[in-house]
Amino acid sequence: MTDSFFAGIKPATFEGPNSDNPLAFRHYNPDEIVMGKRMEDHLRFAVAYWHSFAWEGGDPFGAATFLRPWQADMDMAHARAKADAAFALFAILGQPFYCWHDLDVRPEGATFAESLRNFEEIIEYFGEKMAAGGPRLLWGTANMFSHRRFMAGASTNPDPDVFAWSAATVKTCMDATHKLGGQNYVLWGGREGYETLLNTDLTRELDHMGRFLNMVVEYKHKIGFKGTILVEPKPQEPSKHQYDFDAATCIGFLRKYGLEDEVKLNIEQGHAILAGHSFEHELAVAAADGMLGSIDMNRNDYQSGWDTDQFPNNVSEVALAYYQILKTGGFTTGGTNFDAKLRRQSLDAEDLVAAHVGAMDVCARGLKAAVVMLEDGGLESAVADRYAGWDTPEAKAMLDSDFDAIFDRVHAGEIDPAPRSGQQERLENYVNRFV
Ligand code: XUL
Ligand code: CO
Repeated sequence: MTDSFFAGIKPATFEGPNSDNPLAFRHYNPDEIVMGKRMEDHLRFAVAYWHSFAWEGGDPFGAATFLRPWQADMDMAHARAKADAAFALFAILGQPFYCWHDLDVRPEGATFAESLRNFEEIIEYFGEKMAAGGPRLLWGTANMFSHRRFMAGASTNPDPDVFAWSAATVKTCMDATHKLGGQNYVLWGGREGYETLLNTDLTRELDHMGRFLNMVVEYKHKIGFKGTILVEPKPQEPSKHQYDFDAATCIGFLRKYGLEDEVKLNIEQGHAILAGHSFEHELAVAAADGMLGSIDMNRNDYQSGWDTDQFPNNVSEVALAYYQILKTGGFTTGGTNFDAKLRRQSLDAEDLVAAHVGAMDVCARGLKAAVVMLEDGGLESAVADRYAGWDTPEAKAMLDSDFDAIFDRVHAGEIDPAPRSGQQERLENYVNRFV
């Protein structure tokens, strides 16, 4: 059914910056050593099953445009054909990881048990393909936002039956992730939020979500899953207000429910933009609390205000993101998942390959620029210099003193602040030397 979809497309290889082959890497060279590590092991790329194989190219004004052969029906034969197509793309790209939601990979059954049978069959099939040289699983997750049962949320649903369904669903997705040796398990709170406070008990919903996430962690330990549990912040869309608004909100939530040592964050570029932040801001906030786990790499349209999930195409933005990641020592279980989709007019198999190849190259360029900036040390020394006043014994002692002691020094005329330039333009120029 899909054998011919990628026919004639050869595996993408590194051909160097002067190559004019549109399906070759010009910057991503998996074996190249940067900062003591293979580039592939720094970036840890993953392809997202949902955008590349499940999404049909519809938008709010028009139906499917892609009409992929495996999208002609929703049965197990087509689910297997979808898997064949996915692993064919993986073989072309050679990326080390992939990610899925349960709903991306299996047809929905008439009952929970039937959906689970479908899911387990496909997971078995994935296992065979992974053992035969396919990529590893970066993370699995549950789609608890598409089916109408989840229209008022999953763990935050006012109906306890939906909470139960969600718990049972996440259990099966964690089991499958564990079985495939997944490196992480992700929870993005699709509709964990609300449309209007007129019908919403916000306090109760947050408590339910906190208890649910504790159950996830309890289950992780029960089954011996060694991967990292990740929560993915997003401020709105599909809900008007989402509880996991941004990194800072999630960190507060994790602390409130005693999960700060158990759960980290999966930071997505487009979600950062939707929250009114930059990607590097969100990464820095997560890193400041030791909670930077993994990233969803994409790009939002800066004019539309929607979560457009485009493939990354801006080296300077990506460089600043990897700069934050490298400063924390790089990924451990995390990686760079392309939570990105084609535009709905990009119909061809080549479009899907080129989108990933180009994105991998943009990330490789960003990573290399970040490495050179770190090794050069210009930003770090500028920051160290800016805070150098705090290295004096008087400044350090001040933090252990109190208002009265500080007042006495200021009042006696010992202290007289002298404003200094923040040098932002000079530092922006400095960054532009590397990207
Ligand atoms: C939605 C989104 C999801 C999560 C996984 O905006 O980013 O694809 O990454 O559920
Ligand atoms: Co995402």
